[in-house]
Order: sequence, then C-alpha cells, then structure tokens
Amino acid sequence: MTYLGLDSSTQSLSAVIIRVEAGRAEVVWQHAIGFDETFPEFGTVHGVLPSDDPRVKVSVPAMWAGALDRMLAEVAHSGVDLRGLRALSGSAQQHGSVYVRADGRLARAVSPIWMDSSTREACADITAALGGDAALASRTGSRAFERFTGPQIRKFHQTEPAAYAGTHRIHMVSSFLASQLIDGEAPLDPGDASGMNLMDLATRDWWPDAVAATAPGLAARLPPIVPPDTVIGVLAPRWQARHGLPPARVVVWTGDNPSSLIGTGLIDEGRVAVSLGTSDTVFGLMRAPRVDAGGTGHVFGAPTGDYMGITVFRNGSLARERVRDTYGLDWPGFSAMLRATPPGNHGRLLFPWFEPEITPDVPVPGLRRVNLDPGDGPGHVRGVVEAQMMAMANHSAWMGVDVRVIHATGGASANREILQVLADVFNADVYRFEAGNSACLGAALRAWHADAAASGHPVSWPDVVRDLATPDVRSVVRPGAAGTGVYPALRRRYAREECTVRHYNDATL
Ligand code: ADP
Ligand code: XUL
Repeated sequence: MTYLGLDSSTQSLSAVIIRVEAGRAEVVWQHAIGFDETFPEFGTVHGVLPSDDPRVKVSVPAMWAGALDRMLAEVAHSGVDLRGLRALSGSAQQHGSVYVRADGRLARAVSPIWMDSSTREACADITAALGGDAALASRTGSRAFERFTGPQIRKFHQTEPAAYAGTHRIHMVSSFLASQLIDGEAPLDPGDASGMNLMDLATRDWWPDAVAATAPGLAARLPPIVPPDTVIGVLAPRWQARHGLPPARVVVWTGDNPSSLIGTGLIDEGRVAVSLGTSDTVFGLMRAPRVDAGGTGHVFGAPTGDYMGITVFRNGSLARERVRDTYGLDWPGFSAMLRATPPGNHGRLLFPWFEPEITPDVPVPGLRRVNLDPGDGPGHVRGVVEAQMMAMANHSAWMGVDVRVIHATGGASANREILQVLADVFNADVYRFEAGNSACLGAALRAWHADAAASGHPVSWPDVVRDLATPDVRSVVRPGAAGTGVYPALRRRYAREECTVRHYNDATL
C-alpha cells in the first residue's frame, strides 16, 4: 500500500510517497517544486508578490493550484507503482485566505498569507467586540493576530465590499488545495481552523460571536470543520483520467505546523519540535488546551484530536539568508563563522527584525544592534542565530515544557552549526530526521492513519510514527558548556533588551 503526502509551503510544494507493508513504513519517493523558479510568470520572490508596503504580503492561488497539477504529473511519472495508492492528504502554510465565487472563479486573484501584518485595525475591532485579548485567547486559542484569517476577512470585507459580497466560499490554503483534488468544496480540520480567531477550541466548531464580530454574512461563507481523520472524498475523475491515478481516498488537509507535529513524531506531551523553515516555530502536543496568558503563543488543534502549543517567528530562514548575503557568504561560510565565534558573541546582540516580527510584536521592521558594529560579519552571523534561539527559548516557556529533547526540522535543520547553537541555548539534546520535510511526511502518515481507520483496521499513532517520524539517534547534537554557562544569564539580558528595543521606530536595515 502507498500513501501520498503533499505540503504547500511559502516557497515550494513538496510531495512524499510512503510504502507500508506489514505495518512497516518507508519513504519511496520525494520531490519539491519551487514556486519562483518553476512559475516565473507569477513574479513571486520567495513565494510572495513584491509590495511597496512592508505590511502587505500576498501570493497567488492560481500558482499554488498550478503547482499541484504539476506535482500530480510528477507523481504519475515517479516510477512508483501507484495501483496501491490508497489515500493522500496534505498540509499548507497556515492562515492564508482564498476567496471563491459561486461560479468557482476567484473573487480576488491574490491571497493574503501568514506574513501579512496589515490588519491592525481589524484586530482591534474584533478584540473589542469579543471582550479583550484574554477572552479571545481563552476561547479561540489566540488573541487577535494580524495574519490570522478572521482579521484578514474583516479587512477584505471593509476594503473590497463588492468582492466580499460576490464571495461564496472563503477557503484557507489547505481547504482550497484539497478542493482541487476532490473537485468539490473541501472542509477544514480543527488544526488549520484554529488559526483564524474564529473557532471555539472546546467545541472545535465556529464560535458564532467571533463569526458575527468579523464580517456580515460570514457564517454562510465558511467551510464546515470536520474531525482530523475525515475522508472527504476520492481523487476526482479528472485527475484519474489526466494522470492515470487511482480513485484514492482524500483525507482532510491541515496546516503545516499541525502536520509537522505528526511528521516529527510528537504524539505525547513533554518534547518540543523546532522548525527552522521560512518561519521558525516551536511547538509541542498538549492533551488539554493551556492558553498563553502573555498573548504570544497559540493553541491549535492537533491531528491526533489533542491540542498543540506553538510560538511563531516571522524572521526565520529569510533573516539568516539576509545576514549570509550581506556578508557575501554561502552556507559553509556562514557555518564556519558560527564555529569561529564564541557562545555569548563577546556581548554583541542583534535583534534581527528585517521584516515586521510576530514574536515579539514588532510592527516597525529594522535591525536593532547592541555593541555590534554594522561591518562586523562574524558578529552578525552569531548574533542572528543566537537571537533567534534565545527568542524561541524565552517565548516558548509559556508552554510549561521542561525542554530536554528537541526534534529539529525545516530547511535549516540541515545545518549542524545552527543546531549546536539551538542545543546550547536550550541546554537540550537536538535530534534530526531522515525525511527532509516533516509537514509533508506528516501528511502521508495522516493519510495512512485515516485510511486504516476508514477501512476498519485502525493503526495506533505510535505505530504510525515509529519508522519514519522517530528521530535518528546518530544525529544527536548535545549542548556544550555554554548551555549551563553563558546562556542562562544571556537569555535574561536578551529578554530585557528586547522589551526596550522593540519600541524603537528609527531602526536601520
Ligand atoms: P518552508 O517553511 O517554506 O517549507 P523549508 O523548511 O524548506 O521552508 O526551508 C527553506 C529554507 O531553508 C531556505 O530559505 C534556506 O534559508 C534554509 N536552508 C537550506 N539549507 C540550509 C543550510 N545548509 N543552512 C541554513 N539554512 C538552510
Ligand atoms: C503559523 C505560521 C507559519 C506558517 C508558515 O502560525 O504563521 O508557521 O504556517 O507556513
């Protein structure tokens, strides 16, 4: 039996096929399609359309759908025997919204994505209507965040009322792409729906007060929310005919972070994963929702039916790339500078907010430097990585996990020197995974789990994650002396300085 997992992230669409025989799973094929290079006609840079306003970040649903079509052709030509393809599922970048008219065309050719921070007024309106940050967070898992779909919908309704009136269905990226596969209207799962400021965490259904506070007539425009293992249809006849694929079950899609929870094997409490992708995220499973009183983190639904805590950083890989490129380096050169500079960076601190930051809330982008000369390349290389790791450690403390082990994933987890700083700052063992894209792998594993349940032969989550989503013990990166030496005090200093410098409005890039 084979299962297909897909992941439509900010910069690329990835796919993985796994084969399951006698309960053992192996990866038999993987592929990725980069948006910028494969679809230059859309003009995206790192998957995003250029904009004069740094707060506005949109991308193109037609490009995502085109990549899906291209990927299914690649799957068909993968050389894998697909007659045994039982089911497929997927994940996508979270929070983005796609506005579809009754005739199936888009009411808006572009979609705001998770990097957008242009909805401050909408957030304020929704927060006021629902009784404040704490009330909204305890009900939906998060205070109002600018990238969340509800505030985005409110802005769309206010700025383009005619287009909103002509919108029949508002999809997230996950349900938009799943709809393509079944040639119908796909529902959402609780994992992605909890990234909207519209779902009631307790009922895993829409919270009517939030829906009413967001935009008129919204209830009729939202997809239903279904349990995470739901089979939502089969691969539509047009895909079967076009690519010679079987009528495999399509399992509801989810967000990339909930999917990564499965792809990194986090089916119990007590461990966290750090994803170093376009965004950097820290997340872990929670049996019962514990909301962040400080208003930084989120609680989402998990694919297991539990919950997950997560904190998200916008200036992740692209910030590391900006520093790398500014000092004329490649990744080996970047790594060499990390090795050549000491933990603590001789007291030099960098706050790497090239773009408006989500955590902490930094609306005015720009680098803030302490004791750091702009021409100091090594200081910036260590500065960016230490800053990111200290921010992740400080701002994930609310999850209440005593972090001893970290499961690392995402593109930058290939970089051992970056993982060494991660291990040192958290004073924890860091493990990597063999499969590169944990969201994509998670989608294939979720397809297996849901298909087995639907076939009347359920497989447990421990069995599903055992072979492929268990960290490779040979990959461990252990903390050095800095874990108990330099970093505990430096993390406190970083937190203090962060409170001050994030309010500066004259920062330089
Ligand atoms: P996404 O979140 O969009 O799925 P990925 O997890 O694929 O992104 O990560 C892509 C990023 O990985 C690139 O933008 C790049 O900065 C980073 N990356 C790839 N290789 C390395 C490396 N050797 N060292 C550090 N970063 C890397
Ligand atoms: C999660 C978030 C990002 C995107 C990236 O809240 O905003 O991690 O999901 O794809």
